[in-house]
Amino acid sequence: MRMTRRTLSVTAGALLLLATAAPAGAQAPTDTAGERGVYEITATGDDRHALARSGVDVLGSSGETITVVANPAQARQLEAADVDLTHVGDFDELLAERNPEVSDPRAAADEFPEGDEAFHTYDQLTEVLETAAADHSDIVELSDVGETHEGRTIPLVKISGGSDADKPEALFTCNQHAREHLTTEMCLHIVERFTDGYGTDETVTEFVDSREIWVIPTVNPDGATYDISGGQYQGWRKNRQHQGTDLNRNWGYEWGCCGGSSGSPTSDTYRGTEAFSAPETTAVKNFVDSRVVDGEQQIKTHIDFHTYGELVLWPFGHTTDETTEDMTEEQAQRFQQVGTEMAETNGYTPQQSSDLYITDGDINGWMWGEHNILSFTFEMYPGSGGGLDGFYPGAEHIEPETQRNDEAVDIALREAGA
Ligand code: 0X9
Ligand code: ZN
Repeated sequence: MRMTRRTLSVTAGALLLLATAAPAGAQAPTDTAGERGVYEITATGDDRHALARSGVDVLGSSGETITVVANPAQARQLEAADVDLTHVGDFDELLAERNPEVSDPRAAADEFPEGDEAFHTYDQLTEVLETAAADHSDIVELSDVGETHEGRTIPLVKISGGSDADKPEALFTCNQHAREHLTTEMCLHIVERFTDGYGTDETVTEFVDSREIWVIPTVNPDGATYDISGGQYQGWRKNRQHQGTDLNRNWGYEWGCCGGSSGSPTSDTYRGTEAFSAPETTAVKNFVDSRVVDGEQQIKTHIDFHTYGELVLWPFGHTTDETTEDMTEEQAQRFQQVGTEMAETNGYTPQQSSDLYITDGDINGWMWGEHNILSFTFEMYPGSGGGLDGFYPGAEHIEPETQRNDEAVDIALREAGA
């Protein structure tokens, strides 16, 4: 493997310096994808927030070690700020190692790499959803929330049985981040469980009859399709509008407020030109707004699935304060209680999302801040240590890792009616 491994022996505390050295939007536009490097950094507490502020892409963390993708400008800034960082490898080289040889890349366009065919492409996903709707027409309605930048429809599944009268609603969203393909399988698993299990599985039947279950299996199909283009993983996170917007920094609550996103279009955490500048976030927003009936938001609970880290996260992400003017102590406690209970069922670690690192313009903040929807982020398998590989865990993990969240999903459905 052609790869240098070097450690810069410097102090870590200067990460805060970096925040001033690299204000959002001030990064040189020389950071092309081909030059990105993967680094391990030792940082805790405020250092983590400064890291997020620098616009690097945080892949995961284990203890005090954080794995990030940094472009050359960001890496230089980190070095200049005396950050202790270890170069693990070149982003593209690591990806190439992960990807099998493809004899004719064009033949494999828009397909998952060999061995990972069990993951669903956008076309396959659409087909499975259409079949589920046809096979279970008594309880399933398939529609969409709108279109992506490239014109793909963003599918919306509604599962509900019995009478439609005034039932509490829950929403599950997946795949805001392109390369987090396991999450699309998570949403698909929810659809399959609550359709195939209807009439035979008692818990499933009760929830379908007493709730409206909404599922958006892929918020970012353009990005997901790009990520597998040529039958090779591209390590892509954002949508495909211009240089890409990080959809989970584009929501209109405290958008860009707090150094938890980047103003540089080349950054992996680019927040977009304004809140909801991405058609994908706008589409989901319009749908959620439309669920306000007679002044009352019908959707009560929400989980947004991501990979990876095995975490249950709750708002807010833009501040480390537990309470704010939009979050009373009682509300914060409910998040904590429900989040902790969910985490007990799947073995994830429960925490306020800003404990991990600061984000602004994320989906949970908007869902709660705008609509008082009890909104969580789940970071799925693996727990840590995956680097880029963590996003591509292998198809054998689909079944166990999606089933692993059944009980937590049930808690979200239960809490919708609480
Ligand atoms: O950074 C994100 O958008 C999420 N992590 S991911 O690795 N899937 O990109 C985490 C969002 C949760 N919010 C905070 N950590 N503040
Ligand atoms: Zn994510």
